[in-house]
Amino acid sequence: MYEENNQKKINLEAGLRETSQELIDWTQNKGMEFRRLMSYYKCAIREVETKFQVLDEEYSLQNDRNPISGIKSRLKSVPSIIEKLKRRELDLTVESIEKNLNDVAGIRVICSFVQDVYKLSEALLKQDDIKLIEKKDYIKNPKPNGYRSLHLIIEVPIFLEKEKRHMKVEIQLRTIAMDCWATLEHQLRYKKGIVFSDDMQDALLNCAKISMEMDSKMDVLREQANI
Ligand code: 0O2
Repeated sequence: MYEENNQKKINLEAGLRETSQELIDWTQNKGMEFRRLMSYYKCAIREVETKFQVLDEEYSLQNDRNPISGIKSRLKSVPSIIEKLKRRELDLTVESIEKNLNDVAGIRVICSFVQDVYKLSEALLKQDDIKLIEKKDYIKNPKPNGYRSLHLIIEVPIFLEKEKRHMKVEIQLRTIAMDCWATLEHQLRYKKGIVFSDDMQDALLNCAKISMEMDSKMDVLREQANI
């Protein structure tokens, strides 16, 4: 296993070196165009964050509790953008980023209960300026490793001085328990190129089951408490 990990590390380092040079060349040629696109994605993130904050405010008035425990947003880093375009053998252009990548703008909404995940996603998708591009329900159908979340790719308009642009945003909705598992699993394994033994994978899956059980029990308690 050590040798395999070592080889992966060497490949990763070579890949990063290659990407860095490409990055320098590319940002020198396309700097302004790229920065403009990234600022549009930043505006789209703000629009969607505000929509969730408004929903949270409204539900907290109705039910005397907040369905959202936290919102985290990120713009995909330049090396990740380049790596993804290269991996998919797509053009390394600003147009290609906007056309082909759905997750340059990412928002993660951490909810209290499973029911809140679906309630918030429904309320968002009902809004007439939001267009649903893709929905992946990893809560109803968890990934084989145990990963759970509701993923939405949406388009939201941003209003600029002279035009309206529709920007894609990836939204991940999950409970506190799902987020706890995913955050720790990400630190342990995701994209680090580490090979996990079967026992380690089983242990991770077992933790995912515990987090699923916690969500189910908490949802029963929520119903009993009538909130
Ligand atoms: P990061 O570092 O979080 O941004 P693609 O998005 O095209 O690469 P796919 O399969 O279409 O891949 O997307 P999918 O399944 O909707 O998952 C995309 C994002 O979900 C990932 O983004 C992660 O944030 C999260 N995710 C998916 N699977 C797992 C998992 O097994 N564990 C954890 N912890 N997170 C997961 P990125 O860009 O890959 O990573």
